[in-house]
Amino acid sequence: MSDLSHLAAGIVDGSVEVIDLTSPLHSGTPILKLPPEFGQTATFELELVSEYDDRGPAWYWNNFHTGEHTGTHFDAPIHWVTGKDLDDVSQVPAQRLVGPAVVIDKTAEVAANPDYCLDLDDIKAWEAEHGAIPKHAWVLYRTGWSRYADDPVAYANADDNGPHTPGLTPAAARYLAEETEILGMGVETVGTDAGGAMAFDPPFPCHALFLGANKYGVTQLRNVDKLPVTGAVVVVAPLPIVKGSGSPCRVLALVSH
Ligand code: 23J
Ligand code: MN
Repeated sequence: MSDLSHLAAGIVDGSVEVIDLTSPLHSGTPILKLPPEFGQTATFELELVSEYDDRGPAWYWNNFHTGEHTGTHFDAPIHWVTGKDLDDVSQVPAQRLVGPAVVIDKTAEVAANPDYCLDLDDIKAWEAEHGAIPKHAWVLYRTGWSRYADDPVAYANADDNGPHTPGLTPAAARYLAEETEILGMGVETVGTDAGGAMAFDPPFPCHALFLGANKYGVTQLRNVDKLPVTGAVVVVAPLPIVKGSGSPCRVLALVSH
């Protein structure tokens, strides 16, 4: 059997499990809130067109209104000024949406400190144990933060100083962006950067460094705890919005049992 028919047989018999890493999209899906001097992204909203009624007797359908960066979503390079001449979401090659996943787990550290940032030493320690971060990989940062994903207040974890959510240090973001050939980073939080990342140098290092290096961000993942440290394959499927800076996306992981 070819590799692909072997995979197909595994999907049919269940020995290859398809795990949905996507958060459901509805008007209560948490969104990023920036300081008030900045423009704000929109929540996801449905607008009824017809529901088996006089506007459409046999059919139900909606229009929807949303931010590009609402819910589980994809950050294209053009989203950040450092990537402004790179791909919009419709231009990202399909080959670069699918790749092996590696999981870096800092659940315990984040439980003790919600501002915990994955540092370069953490990545080096992971590589010493599991080997070099592979080419074309999705690096998934497991923090346990998706446990708050149905409660927008707990998920933002904000006080007078702003949100307290985990992310990456500038050194970690720079290493992954500039010294590896990964596709990008997937996170459980509302964005790839830490809640406090506006004060980092550079500000929002994941956005600035990943997107400037033609790498991608994926956010608001769930079920990352169901993945092996290595060995899963992840499919990220944003809508090909022409000139889009990103898109809500479905994220599926294939895991072999
Ligand atoms: C714009 C400005 C800052 C951030 C973001 C967007 C995101 O997190 C995003 O969804 O791309 S931190
Ligand atoms: Mn985004």
